[in-house]
Amino acid sequence: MLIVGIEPQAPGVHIFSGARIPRLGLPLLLTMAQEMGHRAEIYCEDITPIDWKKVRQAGIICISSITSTIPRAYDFINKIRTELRLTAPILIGGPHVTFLADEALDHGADYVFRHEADLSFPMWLEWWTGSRNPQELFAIPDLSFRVGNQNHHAVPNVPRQWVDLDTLPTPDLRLIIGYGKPNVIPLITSRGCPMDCDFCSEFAMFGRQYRFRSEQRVIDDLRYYDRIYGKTPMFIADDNLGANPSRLERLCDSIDVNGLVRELSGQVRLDLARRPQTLAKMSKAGVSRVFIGYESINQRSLDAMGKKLKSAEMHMLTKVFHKHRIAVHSMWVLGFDDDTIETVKETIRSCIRWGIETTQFLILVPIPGARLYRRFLDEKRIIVTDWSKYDGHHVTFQPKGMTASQLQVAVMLDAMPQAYNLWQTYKLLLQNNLRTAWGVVNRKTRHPIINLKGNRTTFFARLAGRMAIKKIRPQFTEYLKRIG
Ligand code: B12
Repeated sequence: MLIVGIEPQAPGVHIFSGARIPRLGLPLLLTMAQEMGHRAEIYCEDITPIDWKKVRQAGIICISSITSTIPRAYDFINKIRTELRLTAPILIGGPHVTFLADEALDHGADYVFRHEADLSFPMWLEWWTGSRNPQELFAIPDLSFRVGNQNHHAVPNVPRQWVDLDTLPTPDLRLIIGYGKPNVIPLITSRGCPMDCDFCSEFAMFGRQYRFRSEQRVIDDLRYYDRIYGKTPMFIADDNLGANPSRLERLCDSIDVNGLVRELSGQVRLDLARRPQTLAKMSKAGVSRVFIGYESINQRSLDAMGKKLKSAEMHMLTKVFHKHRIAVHSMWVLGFDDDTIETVKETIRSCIRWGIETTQFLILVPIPGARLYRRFLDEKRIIVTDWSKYDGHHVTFQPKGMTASQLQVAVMLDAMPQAYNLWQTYKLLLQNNLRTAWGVVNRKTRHPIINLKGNRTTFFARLAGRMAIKKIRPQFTEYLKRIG
């Protein structure tokens, strides 16, 4: 049977738009389906348009979505049923529908997979190709479905059984139509987050316990992709690659001794810099860029969201990454209750002063599944309910320390262009080169080829960021009128 997967396009340009990085849910699940004897094709709209002829031939249609792409996912369901009149079952999953399963069922999805689906999806597939007895659906954990006119939500095992990541296959990215030879390959080596940030839904989605794939399995993944694509840079898309620093060190050692060093990047917490030995090993394994959620320069905001970081230490910790020749992409969230226009300005000044290579200022998003979402609903502060605006670029709630339009202008029209102006880019690259030339860097961890690449990547990333900001700008004139 042909299974077609669809990942709807992002609603607007964002800073990673040019990167062509797919989420791994569909590739992973459809690799399993392939191993069970089915054929599979994935249309990730950010990479290639959907081939509707193929959708017509599909025996099962799988849609993956996040909050900002859900309106487009619902439009597709509508098109599949009313315009194309197809009868294949429509399955949907991802972090948005996990917390709003009724909404997805009410929009016509037949089966909603809540949380991770690595155990439930193969169970459903066996059910669909086997008995199709509706009573048996109640035994599939975290599945939501409709019988007659009623929505049902199968209860999970308690405690919920999370998958052992070592049992999962390496996602076959060749299933993604048009993916070709990628510039960067996404890889997930862990799930779950022990942190408890107010605005995030990760621990609610994947659990609090940090689970990881063994070093050997990750090495196998790298070899698998190298055989197909050659030694390609990798983006390790784990929520927090450094949640267990000893494990990260072992992984870096394995990459090094197995001769698998290449340009690597990943998401870590800033306080990983308290362990310079870990950073040294990361650098040696090829990690040339890290993505760090700094979130706020305002200590009151950091405390309120439960980030467990001190803003006074941010500069010092950033320097440790730079010392190990690891470039930093900083991600900031603005619009917390303690934020004011002054905090926004101070954030930009700090990023520039600290020589952070690339920066993303995002507007706080009350995403379903996060505590913040509940609180804003209770406080009746949600002002925009169009999910496509929940992309970090739009104000969707009533802030406390400023008006909605002030926040919108401060972040997207003032902060982002300032961070990416050409003079800053020039200064930054010069600064990076001087750092290398004068050997301020620890020579033991120095990796000249990767560093050169790192600087080039910073240059192109900043150019791409600049172009994205230019494209984003016009859409806000209309939006400002809407939020008042
Ligand atoms: C890689 C990544 C990216 C990449 C690529 C994303 C892309 N093409 O969409 C980049 C860097 C470009 C990116 C950008 C953004 N991202 Co992002 N990203 C991730 C990250 C870190 C990993 C995604 C991944 O591969 N996960 C691993 C796979 C296995 O998990 P999964 O996709 O959820 O799939 C599992 C289940 O959900 C379920 N499932 C999923 N789909 C389906 C479908 C079916 C049919 C079934 C049965 C099951 C199923 O089963 C899967 C296996 O268990 C996640 C965090 C995370 N841990 O997931 C954030 C995350 C998805 N991103 C998020 C956000 C907000 C964004 C941005 C809007 C931020 C911004 N403004 O820059 C942008 C916009 C992206 C867009 N498309 O619009 C949020 C989404 C929250 C939400 N509710 O909307 C997340 C969850 C991070 C967070 N902590 O909040 N992102």
